[in-house]
Amino acid sequence: MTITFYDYAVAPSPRRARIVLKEKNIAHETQEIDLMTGAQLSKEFRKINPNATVPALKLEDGTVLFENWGIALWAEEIAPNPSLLGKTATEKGLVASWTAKIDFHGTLAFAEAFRNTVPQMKDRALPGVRNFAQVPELAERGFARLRDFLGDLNCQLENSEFVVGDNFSLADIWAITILDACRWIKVAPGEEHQHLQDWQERVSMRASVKL
Ligand SMILES: N[C@@H](CCC(=O)N[C@@H](CS)C(=O)NCC(=O)O)C(=O)O
Repeated sequence: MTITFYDYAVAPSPRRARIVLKEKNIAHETQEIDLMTGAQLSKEFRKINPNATVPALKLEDGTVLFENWGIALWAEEIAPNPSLLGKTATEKGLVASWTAKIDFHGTLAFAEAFRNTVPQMKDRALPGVRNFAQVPELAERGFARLRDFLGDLNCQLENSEFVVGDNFSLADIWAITILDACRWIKVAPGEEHQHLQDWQERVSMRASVKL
């Protein structure tokens, strides 16, 4: 049995797992789940991932990993090089800290802004099997939080090549996928975010990250 990666090419979350798999050169086949037609909610896909979200990764023994964090931990264990979670104890701690911070202040802020504004997400303000109505106030808060997020990330990148020191890590993957998705809602680093802009250009040239 081969490893099957359930993807949706344009969405930011499965892109994270896709970058991890590419960086680590892990062989797999890909199955596209078209979120625009609601394929994630089909009976067939919910048998694979009852959470009705992508990414999902079916391993050779049939186990399904259904969260990016889980996929990244598994990948680091089976293919340690290149390391994406940090090599030393301190690096590991910093990569986990930054990735969690980016998730909370970046991913969630983006989701608040995006899912509560676009008409296609009407009554789909949260992913998953249950429907939730859009809340305009949450979108407003999301946009405000994103502005702070860009500023924080710009400061962090003032003195380092990557989010955590000299090595490309999971924290960079989390950040670039959100930053690129932010274009959909017309949020982008401004001239006051020069370090962030330089980093975005640098990281976007990696083979695994290229769109
Ligand atoms: N916590 C999940 C989040 C996955 C997620 O929210 N994926 C979105 C695509 S970016 C999804 O599947 N959305 C389905 C929907 O909106 O119904 C992870 O990062 O692994």
